[in-house]
Amino acid sequence: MLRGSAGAWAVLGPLLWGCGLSLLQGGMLYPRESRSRERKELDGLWSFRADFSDNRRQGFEQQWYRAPLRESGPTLDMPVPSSFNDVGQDGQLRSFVGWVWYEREITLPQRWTEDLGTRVVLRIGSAHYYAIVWVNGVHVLEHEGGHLPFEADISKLVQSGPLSSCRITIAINNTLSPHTLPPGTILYKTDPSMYPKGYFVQNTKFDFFNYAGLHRAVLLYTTPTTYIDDITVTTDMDQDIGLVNYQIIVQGSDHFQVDVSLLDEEGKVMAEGAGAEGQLQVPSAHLWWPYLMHEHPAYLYSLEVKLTAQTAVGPVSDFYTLPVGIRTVAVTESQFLINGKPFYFRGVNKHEDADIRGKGFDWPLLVKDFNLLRWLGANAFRTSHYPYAEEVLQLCDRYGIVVIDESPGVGIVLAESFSNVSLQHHLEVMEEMIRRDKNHPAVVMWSLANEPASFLKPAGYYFKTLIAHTKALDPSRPVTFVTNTNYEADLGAPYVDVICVNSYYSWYHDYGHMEVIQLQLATQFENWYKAYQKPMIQSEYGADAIEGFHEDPPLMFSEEYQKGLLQQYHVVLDQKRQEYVVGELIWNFADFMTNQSPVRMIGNRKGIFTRQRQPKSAAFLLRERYWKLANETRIYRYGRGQT
Ligand code: GCB
Repeated sequence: MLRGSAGAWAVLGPLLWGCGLSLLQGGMLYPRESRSRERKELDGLWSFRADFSDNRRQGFEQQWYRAPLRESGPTLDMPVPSSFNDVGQDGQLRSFVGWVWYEREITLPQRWTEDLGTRVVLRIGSAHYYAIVWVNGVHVLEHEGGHLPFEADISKLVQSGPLSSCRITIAINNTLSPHTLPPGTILYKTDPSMYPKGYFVQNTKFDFFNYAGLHRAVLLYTTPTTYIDDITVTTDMDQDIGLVNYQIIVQGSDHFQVDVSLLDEEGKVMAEGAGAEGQLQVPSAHLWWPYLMHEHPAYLYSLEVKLTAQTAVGPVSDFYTLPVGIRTVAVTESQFLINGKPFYFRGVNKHEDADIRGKGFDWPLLVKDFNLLRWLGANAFRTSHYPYAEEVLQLCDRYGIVVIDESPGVGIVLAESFSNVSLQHHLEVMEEMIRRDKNHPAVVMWSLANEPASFLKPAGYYFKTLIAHTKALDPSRPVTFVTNTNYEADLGAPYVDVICVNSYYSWYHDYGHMEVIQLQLATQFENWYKAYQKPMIQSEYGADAIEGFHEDPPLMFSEEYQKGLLQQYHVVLDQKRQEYVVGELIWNFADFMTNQSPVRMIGNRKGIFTRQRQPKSAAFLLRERYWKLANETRIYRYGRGQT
């Protein structure tokens, strides 16, 4: 959420729920180069300091943003993008809670600082959790929320004098409160016989390490001063004609012309249009199909948008190209349909998590993960438990990996976290998330939360409101949240389109008794379906396994136990997928870091791959299963050698 809009929200928010309007200012198009746009990435080493002062406010009291950071004390070299936690040798920094300061000095191209027809934008892909940004010591923006981008037009600051350099300072606070997403609490330990004065810890109700820092790209990009601010595309089919509805928002001038062309993968123009809003028709359209469902999955057209405007400084043009996949999504009582065909989610839950870099974006890791997903024959994943980097979704679009896009609503279990303050923030987060991700064909469903205490009384109103607002913002996609509440007690379930249930039979209870899984799982599905008649997804199931631990007969934590547990689930999934179960997502794709605890052995080990992405036995089991399922649901035959 960009600070500044909060007041308006409080007054107008309730009036706008349900009418599809967003109060966010401006679009959040992914910064792409074009004939009219340049980008300059600020990846690399930044100066860094954690504020270890007792109240963590020394940086503000001494105004560290006013002069280069090195002038107010010692600094560390900090890579961006990366979490700051695991790159150093300092245990205190690893578990630091409070403000950290990042700074980078850069030289700008002369044209950017002199051409008043150029708009220079500073964009931060993700700063966990609360961020304040200064440019050359001037406060430019604040943002709450660690997983979505935010940006500011800094043209005036960089074009105001002879300066060609620019100093960017970003203060980031990773403290979580009952009203943040995800929520957390600070616990002060006041017994002087046990803790030093002022001692506190951050408590969270989610099962992953609260990595922090600048996790994704920080970059500068340019547009003309009259520019394409946002594009919204929805698609449909009429017989074999693909329908591409578009809406384009322009900023900077009221006198402009917009032209659009839709190009196929060979670069041939398939349809053209004029005006900021319209519909393009593509005869014999190539549909966007999920991986392994079609011989040419993930077909992407390119929507080329050209803006021309008359401005005080003369005629201006802006160009932006958006990949577009033509596909439809629908839900019946027992099916999830993509392009009118039943779709079965065979996939994984992931985390943005790796050695050393924590949640920092990393191309080699990303490409490896997509290679593993395709090796598995998976066709889907859930962005558990927060929105992932935009580049992740771009690869999903390109490879046909279907996404359940989840908000950071994980660990909403305190009554306070269902208050109106929390709800309002959650509504805003959904706006930011939909604004960013709405045009990805791979995204087929929004997930609002993971395992909230949806049995608490305020949960009914909370989810009713949140789901209505999400649907109003995007009527084209189904909405869910992931539950582990009993079917009779869940107050949010009446409002979702698909029931997503997590269960850990013979892991968190009935330990070691895999023989009860089939009965318990069948009961789970039958109860839910009887109550709601909605399609269901087994959105989590799994067991920890330490790679290289072998026990036969299987014992918990061995590779054999993990495999055996999955096999028991698969027996029931195979029965129920003939009826109304539309998907299975293993917990988890890879091992990941958590808080230290006696029940976590250097993190959560439920990955079917290790944290270094090496397969455990369960990975081979799933691979066999997913390819078999793929062969059953493929709607066109593959050529030789493609499977
Ligand atoms: C869950 C949570 C997930 C945990 C997992 C586990 O239900 O959704 O975040 O990591 O269980 O392994 O306990």
